[in-house]
Amino acid sequence: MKKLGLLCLLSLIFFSANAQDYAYPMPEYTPTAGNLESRQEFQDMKFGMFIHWGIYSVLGDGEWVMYQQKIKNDTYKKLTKFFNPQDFNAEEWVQIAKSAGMKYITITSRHHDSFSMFDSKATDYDIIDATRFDRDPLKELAEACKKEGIKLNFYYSLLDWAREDYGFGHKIVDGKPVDADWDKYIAFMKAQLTELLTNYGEIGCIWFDGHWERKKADWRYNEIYSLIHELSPSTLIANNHHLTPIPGEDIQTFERDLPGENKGGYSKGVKVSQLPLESCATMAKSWGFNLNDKKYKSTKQLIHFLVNAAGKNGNLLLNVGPMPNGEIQPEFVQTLKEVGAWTTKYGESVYGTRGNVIKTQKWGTITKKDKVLYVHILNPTKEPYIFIPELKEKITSATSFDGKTKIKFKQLKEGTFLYTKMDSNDTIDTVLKLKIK
Ligand code: H79
Repeated sequence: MKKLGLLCLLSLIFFSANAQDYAYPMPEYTPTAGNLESRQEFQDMKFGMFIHWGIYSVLGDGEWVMYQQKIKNDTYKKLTKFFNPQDFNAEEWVQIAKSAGMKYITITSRHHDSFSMFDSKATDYDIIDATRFDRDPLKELAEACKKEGIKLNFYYSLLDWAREDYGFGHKIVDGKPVDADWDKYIAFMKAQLTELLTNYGEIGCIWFDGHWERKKADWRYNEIYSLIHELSPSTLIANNHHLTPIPGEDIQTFERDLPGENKGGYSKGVKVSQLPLESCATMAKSWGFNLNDKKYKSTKQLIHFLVNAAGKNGNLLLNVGPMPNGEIQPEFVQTLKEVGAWTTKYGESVYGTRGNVIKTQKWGTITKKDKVLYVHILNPTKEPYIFIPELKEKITSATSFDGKTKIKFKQLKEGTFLYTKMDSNDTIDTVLKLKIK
C-alpha cells in the first residue's frame, strides 16, 4: 500500500512536470514500422552536418544579428538585395560533409528572421521571389544529397521575428498572441511544411526550433505533427524545445550539450528519453556565418564530442555557417578534412554502434556493436591501465584497434582492468577492441 502511494505520488509529480511543460493537446501517435526503421537508421548514422544559412550571412554577425542589433524588419529586408551567393555549389557542400564522415545534412529552411531559403508559394519573402539569385538551394542540395547517398533534413523555425500574424513580443493570452493572427500563422507553417515534404524528395527529419520563445502558446502540435506524420510517416520529428520530448516526436535534441548534461545552459531539468538522441554543436561560437568568430574548436575537441555523444547513445550534428558567397569558410573545411581522416580510420567504432554501456569515465567511454565493445581512451591515464566499472558483458579477448596487439585484461566482479600502453602525447583517441560473449 505504502509502495502504491509512493508510485502514485511519483507519477503525479512526473505527470504534472510534463503537463507544465506543454499544456495543449498532443497528437495521438503510434509510430509506423517505417518510422521505427528510420529511427534505427538515424541512430546508425551518428554524424551529421548542420547548416545555418540565410540572408543574415551578408552581415557576418551570426544568425541572431537582426535581434541583437535591433534591426527593424523593413531595414533587415534590404539584405535580400545583397544576397546573391554565386559560389554556392551543393555538390561541393555534400562532398565536404561526406568526406568528414557525415551521413546526413540538416539545413535551415527558414530561421527566426522569417526568410525562407526555398521556393515557397506561401510567402514572397523567399529566395526565389525576393533575391536575384533565382535558384532554390534546397532543391540543389536535395539533388546532390540524393546522388551521394546523404540524408537531407530540414530545420524549421517556429519563432518568427517579422510576420504580423506571429506578433513577436505580443502578450500570450489563452495560448495565442494578442493583436496577431495565430490561426493564420499556424496555417502558414502547415503550408510551408507541406511544401518541404512534397517538393524535395524524401526528407529524413523536420527539426523545429524556437518553441522556448513562447512557452505558454498553443503551438497546435496535434495538427502540425499529425500533418507531417500523415504526409510522410518515415520522416522523423525533432523539436529543440529544451524539454523532455512530448508525444509525436521521434528524436530528442540537446543544444550545445551531450545527452544528460547541461554545460550549454539549455538543458536544465531535461530528462533523457528513450528516443534517438542528437547533440548539436558549433565549430566556433556562432551558428550563422560570423566574420569575427575565431573561437574555433580543435579537431580533437570535435572528435571527442562525436565519440562522447556515441558513448551516451547519441548523434552529433555539427554546424557550419556558410558565407554570403555560398562557400563554407576554409577554416571549417580544413578541420572537417582532419575529422574525416579520423572517421575514415576509426569509423567502425562509431557508425552503427550504441552507447550507454558504461557511464562516461575520466579516461573516456565505450561504444558497442554486435559482439564488440570499442573502448575509447580519450584522456590517457597516468597508470599503465584503465579501469572499466560495471561491465555486464563477459570479455573473451582484448586487442588494439587493428587487432594486431593483444592486450592483457583482468575481469573482476567490480570491474575490468585493461593493461594498455597509452600515448599521452597527442593521441586523439586510443581505440581498443573487446570481443564479448
Ligand atoms: O539555430 C540555432 C540558434 O539560432 C538557436 N538554436 C540553434 C540550433 C538558438 N540558440 N540559442 N537560442 C536559440 C536561445 C537564445 C539565446 C540568446 Fe542570445 C541569448 C538570445 C539572446 C541571448 C545567443 C546569444 C544568441 C544571441 C546571443
